[in-house]
Amino acid sequence: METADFLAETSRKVEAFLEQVLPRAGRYPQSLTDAMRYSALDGGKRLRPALTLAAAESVGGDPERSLPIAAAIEMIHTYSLIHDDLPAMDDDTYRRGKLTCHRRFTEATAILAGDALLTQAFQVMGEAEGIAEVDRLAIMVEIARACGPAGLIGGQMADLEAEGQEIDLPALEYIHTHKTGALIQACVRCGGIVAGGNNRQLEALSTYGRRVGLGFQIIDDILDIEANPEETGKETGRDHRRNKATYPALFGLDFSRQRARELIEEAGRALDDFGPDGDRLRGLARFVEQRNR
Ligand code: GRG
Repeated sequence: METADFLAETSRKVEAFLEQVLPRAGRYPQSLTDAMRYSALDGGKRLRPALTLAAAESVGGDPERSLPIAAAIEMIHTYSLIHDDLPAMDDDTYRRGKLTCHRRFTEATAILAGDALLTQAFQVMGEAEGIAEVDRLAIMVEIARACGPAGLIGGQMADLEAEGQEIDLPALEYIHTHKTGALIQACVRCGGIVAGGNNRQLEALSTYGRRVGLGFQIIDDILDIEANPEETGKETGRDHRRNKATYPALFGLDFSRQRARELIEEAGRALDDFGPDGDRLRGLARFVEQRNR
């Protein structure tokens, strides 16, 4: 199956799963329900769930068993986007081709919808069927670490503080690897854990995830300059307007593209021992490099 078809199929599965676990439309308090459903359903590339399913496959497991974890990660990713778009953060108007959550509802509703998606995601992981208790615990710790002060939140704080500042490469890579890379790395590790991957396989998945995570954010920085907003579903030029530290701002577009290409090649090499079972992850790494949205 082509990577584009795999992403489309993953989207359908995640959508159906989220329909089951999210509060039903119309449920009280309706603004919260509406905002959670508005942001989580019908949107995004669903790359992180695809990475989770593909990682399970890469160590010889049944990807279907990792679907609850994949969907929970997408809930967390959605929360991070809702909060990232808030006026106190990036203050964005469009996301996934529609108004951001706080523009469509209210700021307070958007904050609570993000909080609700984050907390419910841990419930979904804790209740995931067909995954041993010890693995569910390991996964929840893995995800909590990736999203906490040593991961996504730490990276976001550093990113906000770097606005308008001159920063060096280590500081930029701290931001990228924490704000974006940590969750991407956790996606593949968790897929590997669900499928019973051994330590060596989990190490290889970590390396793959680190490389793809950094490559993903460099491409995101490039797309913020070059992409068509109709394809990305969000405005371009936001980084420049906010004087953000990015790869292209520090090193130019050509170097940034080259660096992303190297990272994706390194990600592929990390899977050398996986044989054909790693093909799906290899395809997703190429998608990350070549994406236009
Ligand atoms: C707790 C108040 C509070 C705020 C937290 C968590 C957070 C703020 C920010 C997260 C950082 C963030 C949004 C990083 C950007 C990562 C990124 C490039 C996201 C876009 O991912 P895509 O392109 O999006 O996969 P789709 O829409 O396709 O899912």
